[in-house]
Amino acid sequence: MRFETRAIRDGQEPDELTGAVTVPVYQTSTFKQEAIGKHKGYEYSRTGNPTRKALEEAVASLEGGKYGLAFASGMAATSAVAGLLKTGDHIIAGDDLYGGTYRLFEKALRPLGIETSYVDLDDLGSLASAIRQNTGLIWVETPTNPLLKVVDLKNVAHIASKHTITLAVDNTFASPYFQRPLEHGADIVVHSTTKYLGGHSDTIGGAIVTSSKDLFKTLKFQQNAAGAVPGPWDCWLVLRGIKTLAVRMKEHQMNAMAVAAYLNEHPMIENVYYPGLADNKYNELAKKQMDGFGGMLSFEIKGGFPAVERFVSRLKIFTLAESLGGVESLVCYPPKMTHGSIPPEQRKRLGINDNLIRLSVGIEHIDDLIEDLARSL
Ligand code: P1T
Repeated sequence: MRFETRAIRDGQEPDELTGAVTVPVYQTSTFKQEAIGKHKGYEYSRTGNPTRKALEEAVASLEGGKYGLAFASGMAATSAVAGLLKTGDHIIAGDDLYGGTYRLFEKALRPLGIETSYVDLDDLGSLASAIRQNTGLIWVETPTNPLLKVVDLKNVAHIASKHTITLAVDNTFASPYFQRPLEHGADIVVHSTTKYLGGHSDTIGGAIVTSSKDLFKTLKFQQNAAGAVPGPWDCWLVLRGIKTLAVRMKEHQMNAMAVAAYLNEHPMIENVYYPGLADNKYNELAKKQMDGFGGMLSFEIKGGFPAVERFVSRLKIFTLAESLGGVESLVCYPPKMTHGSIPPEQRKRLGINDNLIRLSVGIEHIDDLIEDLARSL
């Protein structure tokens, strides 16, 4: 079956008991046992819940993986992957990544003796030379948050497998509609389902997909042992979002492409970061690795921080808020919002400048979006 059909069917067959066409919300903490140890596959909802199972199967199918696991947030999913490591292990991460992931690596893992090196993944030589005896994980976002850099997954996977290092890819920005990292050699895919998979800015969630039985067993153990599971309602909301992922992503991309082209020509704008633009340095790679460019873009406005403040205060349709991937357009100021936990000197080194603005382009009418930007600029 094709993507659009799997998004609606996989994991979501009509309920066997009642015929309900939509997966029921199994709002229960526990399940009756007929006799000690004799049950219908469920004992306790932290360990397993039918609504969560439906979501786990659906996400696994969309990513082309064998196993899916759902979590209470994207960060809970990332923490579960970090749980594969032990004190003394080393992580290599792409240098442009969500501020919360950086915070987890630096403020939670480093004190436990798990060190992370950040490398510019444009330069695969620097990845190879960062590898140590104790490197246990390579962590990649692509496209990256907030600079929309695209990482060559095939080449990174080649290096990772040569050194038997697990490669985890955060696929939140692209969604499986536009990119499936397992096809390019990743071992693990991570999502903040809060974003495009949920799609309506109404729930927080995360997911992991892998085709490795060993990784799945360890991650499943981690999910149950640490217990950062989503409730059935939240699983249901993400499942509902997933049904329309394909139609939404097409609209997000169409609108983002038009907004990027508009901003690219605007005299108030210095740089537009969107891999869909023909003059973007990642355009060729994105076309090879992805089926589309997504709905996220960033740009730099002339006039520094005062211009940023003026611009965001004038917007009427783009809402100033963290997060992304919902149907509504959002604007974010990474240096003080999503990437505030990255030290200023490091932000500067990475190119997260004081005039950087990030847009999550929604699926409103494109003319309204362009008018909002035009008026505010
Ligand atoms: O917020 P949560 O569901 O825990 O997901 C964390 C996360 C993981 N990975 C990426 C690439 C992300 O962008 C995020 C969350 N990001 C935002 C809230 C944001 O506005 O960028």
